Amino acid sequence: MNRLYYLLILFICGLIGQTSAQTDTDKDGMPDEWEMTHNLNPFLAEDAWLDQDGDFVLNLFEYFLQSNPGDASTPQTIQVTPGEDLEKVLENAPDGVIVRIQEGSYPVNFTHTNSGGDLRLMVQGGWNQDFSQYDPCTYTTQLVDTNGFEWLNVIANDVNAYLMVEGLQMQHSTGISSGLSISMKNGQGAFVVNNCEITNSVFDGFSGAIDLFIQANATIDCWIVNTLVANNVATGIEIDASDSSVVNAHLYHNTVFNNKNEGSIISGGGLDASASGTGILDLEVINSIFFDNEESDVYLLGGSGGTVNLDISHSIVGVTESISNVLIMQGDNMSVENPKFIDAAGGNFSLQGDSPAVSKGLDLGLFGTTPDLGYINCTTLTTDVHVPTAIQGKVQLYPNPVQDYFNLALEMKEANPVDIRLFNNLGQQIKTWSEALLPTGKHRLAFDLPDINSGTYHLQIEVDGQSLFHKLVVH
Ligand SMILES: [Ca+2]
Ligand SMILES: [Ca+2]
Ligand SMILES: [Ca+2]
Repeated sequence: MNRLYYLLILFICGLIGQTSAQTDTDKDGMPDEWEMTHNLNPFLAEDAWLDQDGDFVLNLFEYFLQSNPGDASTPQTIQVTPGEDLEKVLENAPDGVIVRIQEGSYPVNFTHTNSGGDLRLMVQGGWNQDFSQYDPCTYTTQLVDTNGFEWLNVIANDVNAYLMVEGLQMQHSTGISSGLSISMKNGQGAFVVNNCEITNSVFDGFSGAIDLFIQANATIDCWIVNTLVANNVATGIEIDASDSSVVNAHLYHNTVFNNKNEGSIISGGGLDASASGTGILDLEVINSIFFDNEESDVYLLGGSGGTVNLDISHSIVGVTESISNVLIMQGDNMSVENPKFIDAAGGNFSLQGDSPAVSKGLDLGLFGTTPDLGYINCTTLTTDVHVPTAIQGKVQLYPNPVQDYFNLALEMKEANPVDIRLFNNLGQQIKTWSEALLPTGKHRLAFDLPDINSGTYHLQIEVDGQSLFHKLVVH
């Protein structure tokens, strides 16, 4: 639909009073009016996960920060390097800022309370030493807890709060109460966790490694995307909606594995979702893996006037428990089979070639047309995990680093169509090339690169449903 037509609809809706400033037709979290103002598409949800101005802040995050998604000089950026006090930086961060963290290890135990009014904050790890490259796979930003409470915690009472967390790894902590959490009363907000890992940690009490506690007329949108929560003593993801609150939670491409109970922690080791007191929790789960958690992988609890609605498809869930006033809409491609990681205990969550999670995903515009389920980690993107059987030997990519073109040299064992896709480090598909039918024998193929920023990219070469990945450095 073109923009003129859309404007006409907006105009007609305006005339009959059917639209509001907050109408969000494609339900991507960005209201129609804001999308139109900034040349985004109010009928396409995928554009929330694109970065229109190439500043490594996705469009959805620009909306929550109230910055301009078409202007790379916004939002305002604060850069943090090792040795700096990250806690202090977060405490003093002005509204609408992105805090970028260079690779390294940072002790932090940060709680924001509502004393300063509304909060709009994004925290982004994974930057190199001169902040010229963003690549959480190569440049690891690790949070270490200091005195046993939590890593990043927002408490918002009677104010609005928008917290986005991206590219952070949290490991080997003991006895903290929660990892990434938001607690809200009487406000509106959003909570987004993207491309993070919480592993091998111990959490006490009733909190989750990722935790939402929403009460008293609060309304919040939540996205947990491409995140690994594994091998913890904790509930993996905990979401509570109570007292007339409304929570819309979207869980895409997460792996939540082997989170164990200890002592009296309530059941629901993987995902624990509950609603009470007329609270409504709408949960959408796509392309995710919940497996081998204790006592169950997904635990849903409605009742006391609360409702939990789960819409789940294209996922692996081992054990589901649901109690009282829970509605489950189960779509396609659901499995209870073991996802077959290469070495989950050793921290390698890449999939074995015969894993039931390979290529079973729905195209969300994030990781290609037939993505694997679960956390798409760096190992999967940079290692030849699934070598296409139709290809003889190795695929050579040259030159690498590249400037404006690259070559692929490969030998086909049997004639097949070949699809080649270019992804950036956020997992967004930049470009696709297709060879209708590549005959048996040796080939050298040349490809022109689109006009893209320098940095690290990933090339997917797919033959007959099987893929290999090459890292591509663009200068
Ligand atoms: Ca929208
Ligand atoms: Ca949109
Ligand atoms: Ca941007």
